[in-house]
Amino acid sequence: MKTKLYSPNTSSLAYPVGTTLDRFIKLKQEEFQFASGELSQLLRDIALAAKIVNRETNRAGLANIGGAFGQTNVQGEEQQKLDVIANIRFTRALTKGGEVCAIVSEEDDEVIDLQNGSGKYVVAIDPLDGSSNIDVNISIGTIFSIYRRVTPIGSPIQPEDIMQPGNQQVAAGYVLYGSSTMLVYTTGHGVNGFTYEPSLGEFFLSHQNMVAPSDGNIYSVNEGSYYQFEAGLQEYIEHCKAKFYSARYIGSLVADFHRNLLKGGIYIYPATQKSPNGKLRLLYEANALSFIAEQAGGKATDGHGRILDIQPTALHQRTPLFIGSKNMVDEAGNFLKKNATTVARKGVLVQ
Ligand code: FDP
Repeated sequence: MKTKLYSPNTSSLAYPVGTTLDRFIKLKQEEFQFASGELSQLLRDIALAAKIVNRETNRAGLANIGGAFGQTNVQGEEQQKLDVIANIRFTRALTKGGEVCAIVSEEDDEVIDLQNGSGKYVVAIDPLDGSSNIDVNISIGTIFSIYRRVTPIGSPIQPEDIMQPGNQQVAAGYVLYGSSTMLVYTTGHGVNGFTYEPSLGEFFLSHQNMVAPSDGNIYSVNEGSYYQFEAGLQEYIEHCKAKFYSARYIGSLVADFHRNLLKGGIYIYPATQKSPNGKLRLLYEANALSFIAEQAGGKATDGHGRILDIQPTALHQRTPLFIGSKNMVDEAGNFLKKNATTVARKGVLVQ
């Protein structure tokens, strides 16, 4: 029998489609600290749920799934129908996969104990972030953190399995439902981004080894709350303006973070007089994005210390968040240090 060696065909008639998320996860499996394949499967489960949520999000305007669900979540925020749908989709995928023993979700008051005797992993998830943007067709996201449980597999879930600082994450990521849908994740070996190809129903590697520029000229903060900010932050914002930086704030954390990760910039959700601990949640928002920021060479603090070193004390704990390009986060921190006061410098709401 005559044979010939395979050489890749580079004909323009059939361009290669690239590396799928599944194949990439498989190729990278040996990099995981615990290379048993379960974490790989868990990432695939999340990707599957993300595809379903992407489908629901895309047809939200047609399928009567926009708008409020009629209930509030544990934060007292009105739940949107898509929040609830996304929560069901991700919880179901994580339950069926069998790798997870417990889930912390923005949409559930308590930890969901999956009573899965063989589950090694705990997942903290914000199934649909930026939900006030759903009805106006603006980018929204999913944010997830993955931890290994610390108590023996098969034993009842304990608080220490759940309340782990962000520096114990084994993987984290986000999905951005934007002008295209992307899944970005890290397992502690750099950050990689995948873009969804709807006609093939697959995520393809599009952003390999993402690196956050160490400087930038975008600042993202809700300046409507300016008079509630502490003096140091007000001065930092004045500094950004004096340097002619661009203000960009969509009000969808994932979208604002993603833009700044690619282009260079800082996202700030600070302590305000109304919310002295900020608004964002440590376990399923700040930790995941901080892990990704650091893995891409960026930085994340609460204005003072590293987010990933905060020991959680409550499930739905909030934290101020300063995240993005390293030098910008450092500079903002220096402004806060110089003006160490919680009193707003000017405005109507001084204490
Ligand atoms: P949302 O309440 O719409 O879910 O996570 C909370 C969040 O959005 C972030 O995505 C967003 O950056 C922020 O809140 C917006 O809050 P403000 O409206 O207070 O700026």
